[in-house]
Amino acid sequence: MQKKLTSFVDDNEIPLLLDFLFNGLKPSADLPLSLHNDIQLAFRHFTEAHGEAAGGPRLSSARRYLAKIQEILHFGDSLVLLRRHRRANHRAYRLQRTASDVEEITIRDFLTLKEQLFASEENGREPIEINLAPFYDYGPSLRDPDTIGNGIRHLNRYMSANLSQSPEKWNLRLYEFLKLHHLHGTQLLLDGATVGSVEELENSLEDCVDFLERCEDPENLAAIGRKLEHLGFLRGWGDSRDRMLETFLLLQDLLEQPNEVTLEEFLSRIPMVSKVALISPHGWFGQHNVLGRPDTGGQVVYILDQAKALEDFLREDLRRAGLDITPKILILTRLIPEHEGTTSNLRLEPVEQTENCFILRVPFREKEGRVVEHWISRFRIWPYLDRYAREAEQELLAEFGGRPDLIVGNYSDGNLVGTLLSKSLGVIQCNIAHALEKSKYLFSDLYWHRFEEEYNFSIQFTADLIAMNHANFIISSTRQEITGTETSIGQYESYQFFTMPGLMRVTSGINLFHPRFNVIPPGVNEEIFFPYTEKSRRDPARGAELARSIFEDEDENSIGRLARPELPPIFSIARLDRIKNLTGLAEAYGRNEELRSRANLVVVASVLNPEHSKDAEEQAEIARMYEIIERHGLRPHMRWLGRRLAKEETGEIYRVIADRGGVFVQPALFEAFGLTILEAMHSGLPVFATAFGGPSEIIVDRQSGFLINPTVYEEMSGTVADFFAACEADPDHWLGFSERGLRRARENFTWGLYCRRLTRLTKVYGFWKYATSNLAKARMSQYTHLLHQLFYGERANRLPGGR
Ligand code: UDP
Ligand code: LCN
Repeated sequence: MQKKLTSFVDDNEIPLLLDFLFNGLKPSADLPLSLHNDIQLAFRHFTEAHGEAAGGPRLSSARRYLAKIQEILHFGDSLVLLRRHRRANHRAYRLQRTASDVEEITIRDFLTLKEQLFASEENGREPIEINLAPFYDYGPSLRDPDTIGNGIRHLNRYMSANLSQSPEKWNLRLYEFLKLHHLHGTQLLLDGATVGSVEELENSLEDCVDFLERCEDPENLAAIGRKLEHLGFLRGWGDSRDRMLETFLLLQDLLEQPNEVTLEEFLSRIPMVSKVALISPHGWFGQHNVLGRPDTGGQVVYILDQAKALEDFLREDLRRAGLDITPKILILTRLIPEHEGTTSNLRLEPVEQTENCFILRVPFREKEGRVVEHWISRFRIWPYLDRYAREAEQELLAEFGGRPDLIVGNYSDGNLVGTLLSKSLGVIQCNIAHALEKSKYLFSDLYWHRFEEEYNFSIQFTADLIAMNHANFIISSTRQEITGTETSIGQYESYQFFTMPGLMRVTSGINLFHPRFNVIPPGVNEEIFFPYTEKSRRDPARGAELARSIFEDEDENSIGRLARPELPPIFSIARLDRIKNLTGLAEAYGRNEELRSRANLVVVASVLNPEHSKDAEEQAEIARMYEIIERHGLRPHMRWLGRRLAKEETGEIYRVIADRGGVFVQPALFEAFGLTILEAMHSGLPVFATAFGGPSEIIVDRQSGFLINPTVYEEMSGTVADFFAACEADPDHWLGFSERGLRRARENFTWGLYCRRLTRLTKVYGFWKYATSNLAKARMSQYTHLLHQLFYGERANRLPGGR
């Protein structure tokens, strides 16, 4: 379809826009493609050269137009532009040098042209084409991209509209759902033998409400129970007369005048969840001595805290339903016989501070059955997962004494195993990505063959496609994880369409408008991360020990001896991955003399001896850190602790830094969420965090912390230096940021809030799963099965451990 350029850009700006696009924007010879940032930068130079600021031609509509161009493919006399006109919405156009019309082309054509541009000997084959769009021609779909991330609301609306428009059909489903409801093998809620139809349910409900309202002995729950049973209502409606009455009234409302609020409220009271499986196969999963190892970071912290908080929440949820059931949570991971001082070789490990949560470990096996002894990088575990899922299923069934009520996958491997378990057991599946690799590495799809040897992205991205299209619901920690920001693409959004030339062309990989996406940010363990001001809860000995190791003697685990320990510390803690950019922070600090005179730098990361690291990327970062320290003469200004801190020490270290008027800096080049930022905020430590990724939804810039650009060193260090200067001028400046950060963390980021929402999602999506079994979903399942067998399995089996 032809479109006039004037429908995007003012008439008088078109000649200059064309001049910019065809002459000003110069791709490099081996990369005939410009990305959003390149385009913006080049346009800035172009307008400067044309003297826009000095009264030359104004190019405001061209600037607006270009701000939405995500990619440009250069074909000499023609260009192909990918325009992201809103979040999650892209259109592609072809533009000729001589024409002032643009031709809209399909996304499929866009991908095909891109493949032509990047054709090479390695990827000359025709790729297989993946298109999942037809499977989404059913059910509810969001329209407004700004509502993506609150799928539950849309789903409630959709289902309550159905209840009100087709009451015969939907009331029957609700009735059957209640009638079939079991937990731990016990029939709950409704006795189908006594209440045989929707009409009978309505009649019994009336009698029941009448009885409860007039009940003279509301404390006598045994007598109430007998009467309710006589009316056909079994256990599970509430733990008191009032609670039961509320629940029955909600059901009455729902049958008579349904709306989204009543539906969610009613479903949230149904005791549906008591056994939960949290799946995280790869890596070292344990409670001590695992953080900071390759592949093992925030995900482990997240899952352990989630399990603890969920147990508390479910216990209370079941109690309020009137049931005496102890919830059980199993964290399924890999058993690694060569455990290197961790507990990774134990089959079953109780989770500390819980009653009934365990880590269940199942080994990977070689094809002939031998257990794999050693740790394997998360990029190489793919050939083991099918068998692992089958064996883990048996172990889960045995430990739970039946099926779980919810399966939660974590990261690509956990989500794939979660999918296999959910398919096999018919249990509702939730996915949590933590961080998708695809957008972490520039051109991980286009240049997939360059990454393949080390990362095997072709397998991982297929696993992601399978799992994200099968999940009943997906939790993300931020909204931008799904749909990005105005200027950057979301992690899930990057799966909408992409090409891996010569391998696969994905024209529709995920439907972001499906209501499965929900944003629920995590919290922190508030037993460990609490404000520095709560002195009575702190362990003085631990604090003194940490202070000594930072501000006093140098030992074999640390580098640097602070010449002026009285200065406030700038603190950071992370694995020494390149993307965490701790070396960038050291470089920025080293270059800024003023900052060095105002504050010290304290970094907790990795090990000091590169030979003690197994990870090539980490070794390179260690070497770089030394180089920066020596080049800038940082030893008197910086302390680098090269060891992992135990959780309790991590909690206290933020407070020790806060005691001294310090700050926390998280300088990652990209961070999916960033638990350390939240930990610092909960401790009352002012935070500076990367503007790239999730932190921009944790922090309100210059209010509850600062967002920094970690790639512009002067800007990053300047923001921190300005802060310390402001603190010197106004002693309350530090306190203001400390208090506002703490308030924001407590009001928005807690596990209590998280568990309430996760449990509601499970119930609402659980009902939906039950109420809408349809053909399209079954076909989707068959299609992803094919993908799994023919594509994923085929490629995975070529890796060590495969066929
Ligand atoms: N952590 C720790 N000790 C260390 C290093 C890290 O306890 O020596 C913890 C840190 O407190 C945080 C987690 O590891 O809870 C890192 O999570 P984050 O989300 O910040 O990053 P990830 O490692 O997942 O990329
Ligand atoms: C993985 C990451 O990269 C972090 O940004 C998250 O905070 C962590 O997982 C927990 O979800």
